[in-house]
Amino acid sequence: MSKSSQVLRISRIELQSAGKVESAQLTIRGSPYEVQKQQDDNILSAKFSPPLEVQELFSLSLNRTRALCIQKWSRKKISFDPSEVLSNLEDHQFRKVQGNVTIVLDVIPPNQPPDGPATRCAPLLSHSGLLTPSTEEVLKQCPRFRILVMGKTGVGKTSLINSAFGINDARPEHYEPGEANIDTPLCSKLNDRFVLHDSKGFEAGEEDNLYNVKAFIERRKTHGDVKEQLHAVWLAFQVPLERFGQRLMEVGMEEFLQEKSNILGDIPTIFVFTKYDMLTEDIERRWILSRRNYTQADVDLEADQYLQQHCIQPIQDLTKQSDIPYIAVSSKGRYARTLKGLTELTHQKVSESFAQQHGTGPSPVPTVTAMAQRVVPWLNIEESINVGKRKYWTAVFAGADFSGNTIEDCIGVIHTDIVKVWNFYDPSGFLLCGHFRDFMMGVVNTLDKSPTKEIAPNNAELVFRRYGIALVAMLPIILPLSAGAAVIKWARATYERMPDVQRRFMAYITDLTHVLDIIFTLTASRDEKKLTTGIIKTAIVLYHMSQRRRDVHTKIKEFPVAIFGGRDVNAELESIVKSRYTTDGDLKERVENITPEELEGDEDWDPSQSHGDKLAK
Ligand SMILES: Nc1nc2c(ncn2[C@@H]2O[C@H](COP(=O)(O)OP(=O)(O)O)[C@@H](O)[C@H]2O)c(=O)[nH]1
Ligand SMILES: [Mg+2]
Repeated sequence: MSKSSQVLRISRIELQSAGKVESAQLTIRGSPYEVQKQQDDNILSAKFSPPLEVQELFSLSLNRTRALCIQKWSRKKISFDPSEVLSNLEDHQFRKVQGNVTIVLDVIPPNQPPDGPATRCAPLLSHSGLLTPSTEEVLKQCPRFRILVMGKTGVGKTSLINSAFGINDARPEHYEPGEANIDTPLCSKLNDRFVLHDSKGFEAGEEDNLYNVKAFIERRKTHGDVKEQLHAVWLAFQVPLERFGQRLMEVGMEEFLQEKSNILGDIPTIFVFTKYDMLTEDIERRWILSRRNYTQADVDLEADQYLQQHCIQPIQDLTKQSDIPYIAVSSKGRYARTLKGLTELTHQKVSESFAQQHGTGPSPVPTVTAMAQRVVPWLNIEESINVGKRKYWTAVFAGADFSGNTIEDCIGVIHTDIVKVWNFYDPSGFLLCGHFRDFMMGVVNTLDKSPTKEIAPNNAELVFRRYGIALVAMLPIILPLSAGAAVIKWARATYERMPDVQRRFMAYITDLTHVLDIIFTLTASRDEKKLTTGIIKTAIVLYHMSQRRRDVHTKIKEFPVAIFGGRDVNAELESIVKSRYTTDGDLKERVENITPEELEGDEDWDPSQSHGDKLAK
């Protein structure tokens, strides 16, 4: 059957980061279908049940508002070819990036009954090949981590948010729509997973704001839908320097705190004392002037006592609560650990508050909290393990009855789940594309090889030096792009060689997690968070060449056959995934020393296009 004769069946359309797009219209054979804005998130979507069936070109019109133009509205029409859509599906989705809008079509695969039970009840492993990633269910329940940040203008709220959620270059135009106000949810194009409510507190002349804030929190608190609730609150106060006559808070905030337990109830709330660097510097300045000898530990202790007396005690008195979660932070680079502390504390409090939900299993909120933050890779690892354990790990290791193709499908959804939990800014979808999956499969397949036969890292380095070849160009040389065939090969080795198949699942999950962890480090310190193939290839090459990869593979190969199919296998996998790439000192150093120049160039995945030719000569 040729592709063009196939019918494309669309069950849903979504426009992400829709920003200034006000509305959209899908036109199929002259019939219009409206794509509507969803409540308060900047997402437009429409569901089609039964699905829309298309065989010929169809189009989507975007209606935008253009604030700075004389003509307020602009209309843009984008055409789609059903056969192009069908041949570029990833996990039953087709993505197209158009300027700053990503269009996602959910497609029912051609071999699937249009509205069969498989699409509705999402079976664990279906023989028809349709598996649903667990993250899809999580995100359906709660697509964004919703946080309220309160504090006077200038205390450093925006700086904190930018660093915690990896939107370092966020300028006002990244926010939609415009003015900050507690009722206006703010989203960033650079991070789909969080939504911010920003409230400036209760400055003079804004006393009636207390009423608005209370009403807002009450509405969110009593909302029945978990995605509309507030998942965390940061109450931000700049550490007051007493000798400059600074005050911790204004009168309105005092009133708010007196009623805190009534107003906020069980919403995880963290007291954040900002600009901690100014406090420690002030202490040091005084001590230098008085010629006192001191260590860093003395400064920390003094600062702690100061915080206790001038920040924590007054808040305990106002709230009548002795156990308040708090942290002192600074947005300055050398205090990065404080930002990590805030992120971990937030995740911990959210996890305590949102553990189980009635009837539907674990709450999606801790997972989406980990996805949203871009500071603590450890949280992504932990939550990807939790997501894995929801369904697929158990299925794979319990020796579920899956035949041939579903092993591929299963690896496919595990890949999607892990990538989604890491939530990189990847508008081109590189991490979900077939090339990346193939390269990862290439890494996993070295499980078979004897380590001595591979290119030793030292040789590889000689190669770079002699030919002046960038690390990114190494990838096609060391790993075949045709690894897809290898998946099928080992997927065929079903039941009787079960431990082998399970070992490969273990290696896939571990290798992918390590590569993503390296990508995290490569992007964390950069302002430009957008993933490029250069960054991804460098991470694969570094990991592939490393002793860490050899050790992981050796460990997996040495697991006794007896653990497979048993209960210990999940625990073993968890422990191996949790031990980070940074345990390999050499690899850690290499990753940290990569320069921005080394990540550039060679934007093609295809080996024949790359410098590989040069090496061959
Ligand atoms: N010293 C110091 N200055 C900061 C810190 N965080 C933010 N600032 C500065 O404080 C000012 C206000 O920051 P901003 O994040 O816009 O505060 P917001 O009004 O609460 O959103 C800016 O000039 C920041 O550069 C910090 O941790 N230490
Ligand atoms: Mg601000």
